[in-house]
Amino acid sequence: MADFSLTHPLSGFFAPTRFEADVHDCLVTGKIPAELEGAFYRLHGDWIYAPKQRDEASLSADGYISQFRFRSGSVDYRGRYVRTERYLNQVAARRQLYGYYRNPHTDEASVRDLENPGRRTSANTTPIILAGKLYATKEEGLPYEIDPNTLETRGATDFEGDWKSQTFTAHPKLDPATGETLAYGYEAAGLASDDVYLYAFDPAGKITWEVRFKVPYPSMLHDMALTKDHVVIPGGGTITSPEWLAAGRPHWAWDSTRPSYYAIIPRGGRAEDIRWFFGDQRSIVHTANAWQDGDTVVMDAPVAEGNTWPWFEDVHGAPFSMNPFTLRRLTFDLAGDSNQVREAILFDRDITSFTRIDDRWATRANRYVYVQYVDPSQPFDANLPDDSRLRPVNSYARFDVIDGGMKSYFAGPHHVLQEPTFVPRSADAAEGDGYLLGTAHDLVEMRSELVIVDAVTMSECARIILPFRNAYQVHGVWASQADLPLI
Ligand code: V55
Ligand code: FE
Repeated sequence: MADFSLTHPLSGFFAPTRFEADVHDCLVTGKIPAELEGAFYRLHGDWIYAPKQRDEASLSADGYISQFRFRSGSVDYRGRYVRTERYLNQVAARRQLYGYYRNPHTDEASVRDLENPGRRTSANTTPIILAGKLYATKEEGLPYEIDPNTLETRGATDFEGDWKSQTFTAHPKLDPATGETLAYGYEAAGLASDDVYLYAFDPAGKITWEVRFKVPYPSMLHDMALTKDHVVIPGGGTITSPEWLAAGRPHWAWDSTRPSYYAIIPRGGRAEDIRWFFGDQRSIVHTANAWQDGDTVVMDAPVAEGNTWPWFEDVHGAPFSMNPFTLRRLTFDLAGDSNQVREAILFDRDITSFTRIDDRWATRANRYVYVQYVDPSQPFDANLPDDSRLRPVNSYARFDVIDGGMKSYFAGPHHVLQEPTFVPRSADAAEGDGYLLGTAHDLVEMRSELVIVDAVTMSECARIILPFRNAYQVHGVWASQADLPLI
């Protein structure tokens, strides 16, 4: 097995922070654009107690939500742990009680629940906004509702009993044309089950459609994409089973002989109407966007040709080595006889699995894709162990998928960037006319900074300086007064 101590250090910049904070009127360099009125929320993984196993996935760390509240050119910060059942149990016991990533067999008996593994969710992946409410989500359990102003945890929800899956994706999608939100849960009927339940929510947050279906084999279904008429869910490569879990390992293993698979589900349709497509071994974590082009469904996403998860061991014994992601275009021909996906590389440059667009362009052909990536030509002068898995993600890029152009922003010689979130300059601004917001961790000053980048020129507007480290952020979301009742 690999030495995981470097990907998951309990010392150094990404050590647990274990405190909550309010910062009034943060220090700012540059000038905050006047259009930014609202709140930027981020969800982090921050171990309240160190994991029991040294090779545990950092994906299990306890959920912590932070808010940068923008008012008239100044910013206040707030950060709170999500009061999950998992967090509260650990705080009461004053120690770690939980075992491996998404494997309740490895939990202490006092908290072990094999029938409803969603109870052990750390709610650490995406802050989402659904019908005027804020939730902390993770694909292993139900979402926790969060007060958008105080960041207090209001509790886990099953949407008044209408949500029947034990789990809820970290990546629901809002259709900007209709105001509908599509969301699914996988392993919906229990640990290692092959069941997916997919739902539509109307703009008021009421569930209006459910379809249940089974996948070719249980696999991580982390993200989805939406077209006007379809939901696209990619999967494959990662595998699990009741026997594998009972043996006491992290939830997933990697099987290089398994095909990638893709469900093309007609919105509002029945399980029989789903079209399945297949391809070679792939790792797809996030999607950029999807749309329809005649009888073809098109989806852009970062795609890797093998395992990208250091913690998920290869069932055939291959040692882990990171397979790079490149931005690719996948096409699914609904009119033809073939069930094979077609794939083309859009940008032949290593990126991370994180990718965002101007979300107002979801479901239709977009021009710009935003990524975080490693630019090896830029200087780096922080003292990190010489390990390729720790190459600093130092840059954002704006890819133009129409003319092939690329514009970059470099955050600094000792900075690690987290996912960029696009915020339009105004509700009716052109595609890409706005700002990118994202955290830069300064490894020398040992503090986290929120960078605001002009998304047209890819130059820096401002930086909001926190006087401390933030734990590793997963995803972020921008909210204006129209999205959440901000006070
Ligand atoms: C991801 C993150 C997760 C997880 C599964 O980035 C996939 C992908 C932070 O938790 O549980
Ligand atoms: Fe994600």
